[in-house]
Amino acid sequence: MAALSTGQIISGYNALMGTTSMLTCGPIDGTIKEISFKYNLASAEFNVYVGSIFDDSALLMVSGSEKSKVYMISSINIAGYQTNSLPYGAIQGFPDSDVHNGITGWKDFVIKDINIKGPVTLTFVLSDVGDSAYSTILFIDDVKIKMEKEEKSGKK
Ligand SMILES: [Ca+2]
Repeated sequence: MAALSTGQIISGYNALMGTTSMLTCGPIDGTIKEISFKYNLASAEFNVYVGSIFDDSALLMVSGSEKSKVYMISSINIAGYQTNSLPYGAIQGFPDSDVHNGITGWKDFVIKDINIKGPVTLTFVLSDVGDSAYSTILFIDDVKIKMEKEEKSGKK
């Protein structure tokens, strides 16, 4: 499992400007057909800042030799109001109140018909909009990549 965070929780001062965190995987040879993974978005923006400009968001960039595509995984406003929160003390420094603590729970994200030729790199980006005060954490697990089957050549 991997985790990205904004602000100073988990990442310390290593996140770019304290507001953006990236995770890159690859390069992967061949043509990527499908990507699936599980994600869990936890944020101190839930729930007070749902529907505000502080729309911390998670993206996946799939970059190949000929083209790139960007997919929106989730954001505070896309996910909306959360009824679940991280347990108290689960992550040091994370607010323990449900006013500033929400979690989506594990969700499946599936992207089909990608058709991007390698070498391919996958870059997960978690961005904190405008502030680094209220951290957001993206947990990622169970990443599966389906490749296009190599076409047999020779016969015409
Ligand atoms: Ca934020």
